[in-house]
Amino acid sequence: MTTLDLVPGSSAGSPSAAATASYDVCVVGLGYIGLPTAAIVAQRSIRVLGVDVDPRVIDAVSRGTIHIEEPGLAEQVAHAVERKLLSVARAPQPASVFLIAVPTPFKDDYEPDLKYVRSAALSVAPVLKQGDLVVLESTSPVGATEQMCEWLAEARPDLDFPRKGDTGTPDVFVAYCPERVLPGRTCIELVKNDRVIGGITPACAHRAAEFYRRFVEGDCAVTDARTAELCKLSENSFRDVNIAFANELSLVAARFEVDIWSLIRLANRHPRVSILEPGPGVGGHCIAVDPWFIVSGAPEQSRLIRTAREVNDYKPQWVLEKVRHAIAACRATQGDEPVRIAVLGLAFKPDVDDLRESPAVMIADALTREPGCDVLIAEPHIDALPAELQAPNAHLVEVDAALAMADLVVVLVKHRAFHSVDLAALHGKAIVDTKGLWQ
Ligand code: SAJ
Repeated sequence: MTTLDLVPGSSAGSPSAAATASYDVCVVGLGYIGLPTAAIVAQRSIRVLGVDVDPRVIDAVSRGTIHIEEPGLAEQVAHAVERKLLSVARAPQPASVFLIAVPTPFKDDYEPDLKYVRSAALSVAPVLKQGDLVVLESTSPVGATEQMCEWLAEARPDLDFPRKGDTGTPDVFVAYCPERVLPGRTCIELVKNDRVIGGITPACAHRAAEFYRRFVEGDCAVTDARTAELCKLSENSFRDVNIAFANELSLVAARFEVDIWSLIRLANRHPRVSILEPGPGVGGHCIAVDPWFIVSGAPEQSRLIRTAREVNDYKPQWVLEKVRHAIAACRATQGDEPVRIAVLGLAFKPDVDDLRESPAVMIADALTREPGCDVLIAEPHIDALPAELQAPNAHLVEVDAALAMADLVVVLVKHRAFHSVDLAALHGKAIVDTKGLWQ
């Protein structure tokens, strides 16, 4: 089978409905990529089953609601569930296409950990049949798709799986197609961006491209699985190296007592220079993680990529040192009174609610452990502080209240909501601005 056979709609939402139905597409992992993908595919009148092991996710999506913040996603999911094109369940069911979008963290030694890919593959294996397509979307080390294919083949010896170099048609097609969307623009970029699609064999790549062309408006470029895997890692490493340059430059500029923001503005007037923004460090589950997949696989060859990671990982420590100096200066003038620190932003980047690997969380947490400090955290995208910020001296407050009370203001995220604060509120306060918010 080389095209999707559309199955007429049936009752959506309840796991029991999912248990008896058959689907066009089964998306395993309903996180920041899997859920938007499931909803957008469903909007093309393709019947989708979303699978997740977390009952809270199943509960939210089955009611047509979402558990994450992403512009446009709530409407997409509500609409898809209402049209009975998106159902959810805790285990995969028969479908024509399986998309695996589960996390790929690294272990303590920076070795990639494929345990979630393995368990997703093993959950899909029992329902596979001839003609199906399995696509890995999770960011993965080079060789992961071949490894996933081996796990599938071991679990289903009755089916013929592709091997690199094969020219025939396997029973099950296996490919790699990394997501490339920017959080905050996911629903747009999932449709508009070009996709790189790597098959274990050319037949697999073409079968996968045929599927993606049903909902992607960008180009679907085909290649082999290893090239697609390294392509994804290269994209994020490229960005990490460039951010590391900006972060290193901010240290250099401070050393020379030069303002980093006007320096970058001036340097970027050169037609071939485009320096990115320094900040408190690099966060998120992608750029701070993926370069290690290259470094762990090719340590001798990736010295620049490793150094960039180290430069970016060091930046929160440098920011903390600056804040500690500012705390000491406040203390010198106000004696034993607690120093009230307004922390602006916790998310890993502007205008999202995602706190994963956020350097801002790390810095705020360290500040709660500074003696004699109250930490007033303004993060408009969350309703409660995360588990790691439950210290009695940490408080989630509105930005205006934080600024009104603070002795010291620490800017960690350039949320749009912070642009409009009344600058008069900053008068007389010490400021450590890692993002050039009011420049
Ligand atoms: N950052 C800076 N300075 C900058 C730009 C970003 O300090 O000039 C920081 C951000 O604050 C954040 C981190 O870098 O902490 C990463 O943010 P980002 O916006 O650069 O990237 P992500 O992690 O949101 O998304 C990236 C994207 N990759 C590239 O741009 C090459 C996205 O397209 C990928 O799909 C995503 O990783 C992913 O899932 O891999």
